[in-house]
Amino acid sequence: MKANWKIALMCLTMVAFAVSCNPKNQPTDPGTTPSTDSVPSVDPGYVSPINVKDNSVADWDALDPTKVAVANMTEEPFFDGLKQLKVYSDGVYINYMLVFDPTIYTSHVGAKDGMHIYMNIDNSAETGGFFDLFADAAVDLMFEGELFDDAGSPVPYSPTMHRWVGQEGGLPSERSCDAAGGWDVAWEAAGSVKGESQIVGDNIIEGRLVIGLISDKFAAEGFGIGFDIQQNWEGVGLLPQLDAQGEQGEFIGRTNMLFVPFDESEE
Ligand SMILES: [Ca+2]
Repeated sequence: MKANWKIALMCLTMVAFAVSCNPKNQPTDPGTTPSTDSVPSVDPGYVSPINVKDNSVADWDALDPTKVAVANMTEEPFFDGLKQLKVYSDGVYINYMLVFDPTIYTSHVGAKDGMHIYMNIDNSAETGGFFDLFADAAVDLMFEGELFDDAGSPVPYSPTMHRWVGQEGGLPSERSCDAAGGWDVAWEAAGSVKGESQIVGDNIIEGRLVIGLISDKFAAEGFGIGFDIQQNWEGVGLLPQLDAQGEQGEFIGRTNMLFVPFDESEE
């Protein structure tokens, strides 16, 4: 009974999400990314503990586990396509590893199989928003890009970047994508980011972004992060997870974004 109830709600919500939350081909604004003279480039001699081109995630096992942030799917998630999220930052890169369910997240030829990354870069609850998915509603930046090309082959995750310009801490009573102006009002295009990623086996996404190319406003202690994966731009997985939706399609059971400490020993 409970499972059927959830599936029925999901169908209703997915329709609403598909209509109001489709990504837009917004013009990018490279001028809002950090200027090159204020952003240290990655030392070409620096070797990250994580290799995103080795077709293996064994390198994660060598990390100090106290420096690795982990979110697991638990019982009764609303989206059940993501099983585990690990994030590790050496202060140069933000490395991520996601275990997905390949029976749910399939690489359809001609489909748009994308991923969003949400970040609370200043680790402050006073800035940002997007209560839509996260209880702390402190998302400052959102990244949106595809993981597979139209032929169904993996491509490096090189997302467009968007800054939250909606209500701070918002929206408290309605989802930003359902509100007047919706998605376009809540997010402002802020350039694009060249990323590195690979699909390991048939169920793991491993990748990284360069911190200095994202923003120079990261808090010294660390940041908050969340991921969702999308099948043809409809959400099928989210971590940290939310548990359910209410009768009006509103999201309930939200959790905060995952806090990721910087591993200063690697800087
Ligand atoms: Ca690896």
